[in-house]
Amino acid sequence: MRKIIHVDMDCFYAAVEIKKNPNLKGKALGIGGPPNSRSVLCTASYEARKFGVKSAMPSSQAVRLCRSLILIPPDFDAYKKESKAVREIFERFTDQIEPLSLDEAYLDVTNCKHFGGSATLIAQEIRRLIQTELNLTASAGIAPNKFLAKIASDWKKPNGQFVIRPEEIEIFVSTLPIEKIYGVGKVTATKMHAYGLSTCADLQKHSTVQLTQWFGSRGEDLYQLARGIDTREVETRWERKSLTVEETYGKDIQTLEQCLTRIPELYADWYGRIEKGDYQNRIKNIVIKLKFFDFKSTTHEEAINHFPQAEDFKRLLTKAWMRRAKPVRLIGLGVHLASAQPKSLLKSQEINSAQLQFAI
Ligand code: TTP
Ligand code: MG
Repeated sequence: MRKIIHVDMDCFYAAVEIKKNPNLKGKALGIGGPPNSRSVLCTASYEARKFGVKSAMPSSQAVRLCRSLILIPPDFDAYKKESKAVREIFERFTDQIEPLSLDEAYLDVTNCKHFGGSATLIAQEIRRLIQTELNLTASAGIAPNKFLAKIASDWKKPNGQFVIRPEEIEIFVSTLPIEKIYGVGKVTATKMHAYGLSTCADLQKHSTVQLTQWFGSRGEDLYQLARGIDTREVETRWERKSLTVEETYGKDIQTLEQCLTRIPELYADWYGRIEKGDYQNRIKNIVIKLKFFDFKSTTHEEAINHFPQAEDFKRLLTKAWMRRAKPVRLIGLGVHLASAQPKSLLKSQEINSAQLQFAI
């Protein structure tokens, strides 16, 4: 049985801004561009959230909801610096760390000897160190796998932690809404509701064969996740190379025009993820994938030197569709990403490790 901790900073960007300027404490804050721009909020303080202000909301809408909202432009250098300091605290406990974004990470503490190996106490200590050394707060989830640990970290937010013990998994997942399963976005959730699936207990009533019929290659995963089973490892050297979203449609889409009308929804889904992951500056190529009625698929990829807009994907889709001009059952869109590690850095790391080996 593994011991996984998911740590998620509270109101991260807003908390860092308050740390920079303590006068902002207790105020309704939004991190984002001005309301007369087309900017959306990165996040909002809890005071602002009481007014319904939240991440990804246009600044213009946010100020309408909360007249006293103070808008602050994001300062990514400051967030990166704090994120690095948080990571240094994690490293005192384990080297099995998988960062998901600047503000969250999975830690595998199965073999960690601190506190007699108690993941609960390790999480508590990590949070205490983040608070005393960095003047920021974090929440943590502790569970036997990544899926459950991530859900658990949300349970006692802010500044809290929640443990799911192996014997509690069954009860915990039974009432869990399907929206909490990773990878279940709005589109899949709507589909699930149409099949009468609202909770993991509902999913549990169906076989893998049935789930595969409904949800394609995700069927097997969904069968496991509905039972709280997730075998994914904490990936310490993981680096995202692409970010794509796709949708299989219940009925084949007959014409190019109809395919094009599906782009805005897919684009919105993709946009949310690219922003959350802070990948904007690594976009190299844009990609469209089409699967036709007869399951034959085609992809079209192009280099891009600006942030992709829905129009770019529409242009690509048109090219890909023209190849066959047949009904479509799946549309995917996304991007390929450049490495986050500058080449020069990789090189110097290689030299260092070579020197180290020589020294040993
Ligand atoms: P979250 O952990 O989702 O949010 P949060 O840390 O602000 O608040 P919570 O206490 O609920 O965890 O995201 C972390 C940071 O990522 C957030 O501070 C800003 C950024 N972010 C965006 O830029 N865009 C988004 O749509 C989201 C959700 C987050
Ligand atoms: Mg957070």
